[in-house]
Amino acid sequence: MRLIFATNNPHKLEEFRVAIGSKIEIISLAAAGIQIEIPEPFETLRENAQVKARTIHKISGENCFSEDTGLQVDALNGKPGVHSARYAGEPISYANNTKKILRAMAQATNRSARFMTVICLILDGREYFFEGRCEGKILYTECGEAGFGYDPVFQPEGAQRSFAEMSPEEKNRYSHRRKAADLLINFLKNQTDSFAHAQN
Ligand code: ITT
Repeated sequence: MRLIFATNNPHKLEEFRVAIGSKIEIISLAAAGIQIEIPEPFETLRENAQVKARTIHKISGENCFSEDTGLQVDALNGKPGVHSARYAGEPISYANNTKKILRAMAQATNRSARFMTVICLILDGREYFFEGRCEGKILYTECGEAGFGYDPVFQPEGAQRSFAEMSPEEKNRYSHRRKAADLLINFLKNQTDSFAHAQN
């Protein structure tokens, strides 16, 4: 099966490919010949994921999926949440976002936070949603160089180091994105199994 991944974020693409392996062929927007800044105008991850998938489906006519992710920090009343990409404003800067979180959290004793991912799949014209969540905490300083976004300041529950100190495989053991990807894969597997049954 072939699916276009409606994202301009190469890190997400890599993490999905690690999570999904060769079970599904994931086509990047570049490989699909699509160059577009996809809008994310809404106040929920679900609506933003939906508009990204719809935009690419409209252009390509192909099966595709998107995802929207947010970091919810309890001491910041759930911020930056759906605004995670532009938390420190434009132009988007992972470094500035991370610094802003550390500043905002300087006095906070409650460090609990979570990443939430919503995937929107468009398969044969129908829409399906899958969610993944990763509980953890915001560290006091940046640790590690790997990954992207808030990875240097986020330590998942059950781990002793930040996402940015992990390989993609190790991050995927804990990650919101992998959990949502698992649900997507299971769903697709059930679809193809029932398709195979219908053919027999
Ligand atoms: P697309 O919309 O093109 O998929 P994006 O980077 O804009 O890519 P989001 O709107 O989902 O994606 O961005 C949410 C932001 O949250 C992202 O820019 C990162 O700063 C952060 N983020 C998302 N997933 C993350 C992860 O696994 N680790 C650390 N930070 C992450």
